Amino acid sequence: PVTIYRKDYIAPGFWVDTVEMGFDLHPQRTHVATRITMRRNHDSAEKDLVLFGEDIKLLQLRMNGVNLKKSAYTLSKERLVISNAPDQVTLEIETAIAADKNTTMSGLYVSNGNFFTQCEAEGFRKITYFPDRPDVMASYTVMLRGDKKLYPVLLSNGNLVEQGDLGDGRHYAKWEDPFKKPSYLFALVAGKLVCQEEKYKLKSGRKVLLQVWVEEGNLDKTQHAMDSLKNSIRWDEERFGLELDLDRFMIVATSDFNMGAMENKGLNIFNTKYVLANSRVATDTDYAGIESVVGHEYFHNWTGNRVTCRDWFQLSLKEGLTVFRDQEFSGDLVGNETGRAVKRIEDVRVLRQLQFPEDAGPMAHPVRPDSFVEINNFYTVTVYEKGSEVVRMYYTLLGHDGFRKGMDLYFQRHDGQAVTCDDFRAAMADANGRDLKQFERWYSQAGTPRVKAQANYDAAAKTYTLTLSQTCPKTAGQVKKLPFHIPVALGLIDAEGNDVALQLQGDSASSTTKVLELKEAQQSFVFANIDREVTPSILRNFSAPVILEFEYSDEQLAHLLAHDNDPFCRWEAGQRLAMRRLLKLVNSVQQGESLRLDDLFINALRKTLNDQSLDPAFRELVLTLPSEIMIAEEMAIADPQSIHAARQFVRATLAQHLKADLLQAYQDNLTPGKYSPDALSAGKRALKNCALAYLVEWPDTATYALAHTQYQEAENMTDRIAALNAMLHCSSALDKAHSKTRKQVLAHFYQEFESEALVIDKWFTLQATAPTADVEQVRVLMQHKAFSMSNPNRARSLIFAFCNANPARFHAADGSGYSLWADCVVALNKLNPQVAARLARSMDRWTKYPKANQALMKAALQKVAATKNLSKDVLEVITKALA
Ligand code: B3K
Ligand code: ZN
Repeated sequence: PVTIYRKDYIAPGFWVDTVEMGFDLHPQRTHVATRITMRRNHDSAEKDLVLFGEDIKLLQLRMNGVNLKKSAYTLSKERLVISNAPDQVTLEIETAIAADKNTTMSGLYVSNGNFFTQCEAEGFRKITYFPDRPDVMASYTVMLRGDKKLYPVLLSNGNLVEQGDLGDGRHYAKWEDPFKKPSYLFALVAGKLVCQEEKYKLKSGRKVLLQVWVEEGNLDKTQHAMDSLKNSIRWDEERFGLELDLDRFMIVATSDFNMGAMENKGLNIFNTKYVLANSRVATDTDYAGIESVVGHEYFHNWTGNRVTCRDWFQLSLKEGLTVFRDQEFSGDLVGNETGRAVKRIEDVRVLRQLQFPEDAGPMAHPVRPDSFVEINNFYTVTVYEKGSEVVRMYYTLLGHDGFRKGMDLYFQRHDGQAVTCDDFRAAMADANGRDLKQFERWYSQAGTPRVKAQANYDAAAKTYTLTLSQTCPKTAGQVKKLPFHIPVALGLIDAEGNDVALQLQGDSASSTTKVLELKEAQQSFVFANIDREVTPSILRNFSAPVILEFEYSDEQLAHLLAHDNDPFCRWEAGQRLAMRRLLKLVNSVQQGESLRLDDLFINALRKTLNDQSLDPAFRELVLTLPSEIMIAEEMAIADPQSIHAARQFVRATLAQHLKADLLQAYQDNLTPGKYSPDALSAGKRALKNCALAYLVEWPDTATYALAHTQYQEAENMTDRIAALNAMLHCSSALDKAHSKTRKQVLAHFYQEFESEALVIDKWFTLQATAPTADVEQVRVLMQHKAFSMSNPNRARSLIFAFCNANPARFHAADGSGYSLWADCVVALNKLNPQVAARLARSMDRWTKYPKANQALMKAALQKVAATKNLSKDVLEVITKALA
């Protein structure tokens, strides 16, 4: 396979001004006629006219009105190249597409009888031959024709300018997008769909039409998506002064989708998972997910669509920035400081759970990668989540207003352009008169930096010295790393738990949180007038995506957990206390020693659990132990079964000691009455259900019955699934005694929700992630009539859930989990390379496991590598894992 390098970028040989397309929709053979006007880019080194195409049949090719002879162009598997083209060109291209055979869900495909497109990153070339690259921006006019009965709804980007009857049972719709866009933002949807719609008044007074399109029968699940869209529109006006630029904005849901959603101009296409919700079928987490993804896609309209990427190496320019924006949106929407902090902690958890391992594994890459084989493999947590952390660091360094100035300048300079991460950084720097040269390393160097802190208090001189040093581990292709520009937000807390005023020596400014700028390999910061002993609260609000090392005593951590004014560091103190114990206990499990948990820890958690002054949502976060994956990352050699045993021991022991407190928390946080997904109610449910999950860990018929009753009487999916989860996932569930009840509730749940695909996904996941699940059971579930490998959501709900979220079982000593993995990667590879390559990544960390596992994992990787007709998606992932 060919590797593409960022350094090889050259501007396109031809620009495109207009694109007119006519589609005659037919599942087996959609006919596409495209007229493109192009003009030579005299500044480019590329002299040929280069078009990309993939898996399509070329029927006709005319240039400036004449049919092109075969000798006038070269057609290969992926390209159509015309040499000696004149400076002004009108191309007319006719292609044919078998959309019904397209199982890749990229390009034009059929789902449930309806047509959808997915063009990012390189799907447009599966529709017509085109300079399918993001720096080619053009105006599009699209004519859709199709059977009236089968495709009553015909949608594309922009505004509907004409529609009518064609006789012979067919009709048409013509769409015009008033904004220039790259081809990856093109979309069409055709089929039997219904919509919830609303006229919405923008701040400026202009009225726009908002629509949420779904399959018939789902209109009772669109309100939350519509509300989220309106909230997004308002938020972008208020926070960034950005207005919706179209008269119409559409969201369409499909159950067959490779990822979450897609920001096509004016016609966002979504996975049903991020649209459909009502209290019967969706959980609080689902509601929050919908809000953030609807926001994310909407925010792309400015950060991604109006200003787009010059090339795919710049992907984080739009993704990191848009994730930052959606995170801020969700945080702002809660409307209070703790709510914001809870959201922040959740986001950091995702980063640590998914991105830190990526940064330490074979697929590690910079936020702005230098090369790729298949760009779809680089829609990663590094580009998205670490990219968002990088944007957040500008925000931390420049402040709220400084960041806004940078954003304003960015749009002022680049509206309508395709630009780079450097352009964004320049806007931030120039708008604030700051030198952000060194900051560039966050884009170019991979790996998670480690920051080590050491403190020294001089009581006589009343100075407190914090010495920070940084290192970054080597990653694939990058051995030596240079120091990063790291904002380290710091607070100092006294014995009473109060923040101390911070004043750097020689600086008159004073505040309780100070953002230190670490730019050297090692730097010392001296604070003056510190007249008492303090505990440092370092990396407040997680001010940089780094691993912080500081030798806290248990007492200091308990003090921070009880008092830190920064909710992130307060939570973090609890996590550190827990991690320390978990790692020791894993070792004890391995040595066959007896296990015990100390009072300091139990009491610290008890205190938090019972602290009524704290938000329930925050208390739930503190009560949640670091995940098995996070524990594994802290170990030189991961041992999934011992990790599971140690973590379960801590859960059971806490359940035993905190039983009365947990029962009280359960009672205190009931949310009777009409369901509402607001943050306070969701937080109460989270704490209550966390308490329930703990309670059932300590063998006790009464608490198991409590879970069973909650399952039966639940009035919303959050409580229902939480009860089911508690029953199926607790260690005492391993007891034979409950197995009949478990079978019953599972069967009942299936019957009750058989017609709700998204709920059946949950049903599969619950079973795949249960401690009782084994490979045999997963294989049996794969034979279930509701299972399908070709539906990405369903494949994820069972296979991905088992491989990624049930480490103790996936890593079974006999290697059966790895065989299952290999079989599924190979099966998916034939259907859907993008989804297959995601599953392939479950083996990323294979060198972290004990030798015996490593051998089995390597064999499984090699087996996949030896498979014929491997897509370049899977091949890239497997090759890098084995490198
Ligand atoms: N931009 C799309 C992702 C496209 C993925 C292509 N493999 C969704 C998003 O980030 O909003
Ligand atoms: Zn995005």
